[in-house]
Amino acid sequence: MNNLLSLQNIDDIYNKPLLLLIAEAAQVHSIHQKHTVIYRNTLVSYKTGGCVEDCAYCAQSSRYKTNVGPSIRLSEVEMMQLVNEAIAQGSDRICLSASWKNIPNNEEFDLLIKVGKAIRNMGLQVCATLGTINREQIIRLREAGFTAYNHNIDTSEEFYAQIISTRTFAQRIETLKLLQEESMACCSGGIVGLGESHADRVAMLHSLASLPQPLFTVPINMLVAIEGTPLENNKAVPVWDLLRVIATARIVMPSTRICLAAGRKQLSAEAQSLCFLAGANSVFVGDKLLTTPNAAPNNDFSLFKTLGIELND
Ligand code: SAM
Ligand code: DTB
Ligand code: SF4
Repeated sequence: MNNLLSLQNIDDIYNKPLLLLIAEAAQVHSIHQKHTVIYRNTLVSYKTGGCVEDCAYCAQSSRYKTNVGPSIRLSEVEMMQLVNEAIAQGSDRICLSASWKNIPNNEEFDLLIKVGKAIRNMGLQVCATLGTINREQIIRLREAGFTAYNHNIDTSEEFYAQIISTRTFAQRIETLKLLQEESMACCSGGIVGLGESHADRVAMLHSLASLPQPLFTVPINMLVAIEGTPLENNKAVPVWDLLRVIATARIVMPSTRICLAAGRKQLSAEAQSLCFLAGANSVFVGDKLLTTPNAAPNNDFSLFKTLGIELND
């Protein structure tokens, strides 16, 4: 276990007066990270939709009637076109995504390995989020130059079954441990706005901080309420709650990148800046996340310039 903080310790941090919490997180940030660096990652969705899992928030689950149809797949040329656009938009990392429960050992995985190698050869970092992965597949990704794997726990162990019934929280943790055993850097985080309590958020952060190795990245997503999913009518969570989650994550996982992930489009420039002050130092850039629009690239450029963010780290 890399972290000796108890659930109670993390709860005490999460519940501090908000300004004090942000100030302490900013101080931790200035010791372990650089305030002028924000890492920029672009999602490239190879397989979108038609997923057999039932994640209640997701546009891609085949259980729900959303505006995302049955699976569509991109060709190699289409993926490389998106990679080139991402470079033009100032991205330093590509995350290849697929709506799989388990990664198939077939020509589709071979294709993603090939595209990953091509991305590395262009001087970018490459990572992936493809569902549950086994040891041999982790080794293949590592040998191809993939530097991280995303596998979110989404929420607390207690609340998990209310959001996803087709897999368990324990299975997610097992996969993360397998990745760490194989020395693959892990990216794992969750969502605020699923209907979880403050205690669920604290428990999620405790689980993330208690993995055998520190996480490379913790993405914090604001729920993007998708029409047709069971969570379509969920109310947006106040930005103050998001700040508590980010600041607590920064304090309890000082060496980890904290990613202000989905939901950035809905935040003002000022709210995003508070998130960066509270310890977020990574974002998804580009017009699109997986199925929904992202914060506009032009607004990002102007915000990064205003804040004095270095774009060539
Ligand atoms: N299918 C793979 C998996 O579940 O591991 C990878 C892609 S999945 C879409 C990646 C993560 O995006 C989810 O675990 C969830 O945390 C986040 N996500 C998906 N839909 C979202 C939504 N509507 N709002 C906020 N976050 C979302
Ligand atoms: C993560 O935690 N968030 C990203 C990435 N990892 C794969 C995905 C956000 C998806 C938002 C909803 C959508 O566009 O469908
Ligand atoms: Fe499938 Fe991932 Fe969406 Fe869950 S979050 S339904 S596993 S694509």
